[in-house]
Amino acid sequence: MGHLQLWLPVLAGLAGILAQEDLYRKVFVFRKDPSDAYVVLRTRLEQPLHNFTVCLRSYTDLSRPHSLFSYATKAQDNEILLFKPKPEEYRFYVGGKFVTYRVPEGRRDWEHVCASWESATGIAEFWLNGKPWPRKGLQRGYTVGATAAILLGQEQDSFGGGFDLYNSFSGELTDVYLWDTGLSPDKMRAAFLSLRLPPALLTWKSLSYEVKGDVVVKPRLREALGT
Ligand SMILES: [Ca+2]
Repeated sequence: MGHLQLWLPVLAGLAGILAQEDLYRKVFVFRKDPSDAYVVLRTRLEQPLHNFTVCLRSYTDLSRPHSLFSYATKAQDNEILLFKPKPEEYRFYVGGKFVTYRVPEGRRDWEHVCASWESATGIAEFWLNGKPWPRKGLQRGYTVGATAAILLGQEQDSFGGGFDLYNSFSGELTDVYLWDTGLSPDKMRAAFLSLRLPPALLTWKSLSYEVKGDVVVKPRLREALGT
């Protein structure tokens, strides 16, 4: 027992070191507008995707078009893309095609989005702040390529590049996840509420990433207790 008590703080210390890429309650701040900065996300994806869900939370006062999540393959730069052409519209691309979701213009608050797609039906779900939008469909039977450049902050027009600075993101991004499945409604809501989530290809609590340019990791500012 004595030995165990002695070791616990040591183990906790090691866990602290290993958890360096845990971004829980942290955000990426994209400071410039327009910006050439971006963040590369790394994941080990071995097979093409027949289903996926991508979720993230953003905070910006941009009114110009901007990219939120850009997943390009060598064959298709808009393989998966979450794009906001204007404050009251989201575009969700799969394999170069897109569906549009009209949303209320934000109250200049954080917006949480999840978008999912399944090949078998082509059904695309879009959830904003824990609420599902009417489902749409695209790219039935398509498969999403596994060899991808996954970027936050810029919209790719070629594999890992081809940026338009006036489509860059400026503001704060957090809680970025990618799953190789569709999420159940319960898990969609759990993502919005920052509750426990299933294992993912990209996990905010264990993110492999590389910052390119003017992006800073900071604690998230909490507006009020309990939010
Ligand atoms: Ca593009």
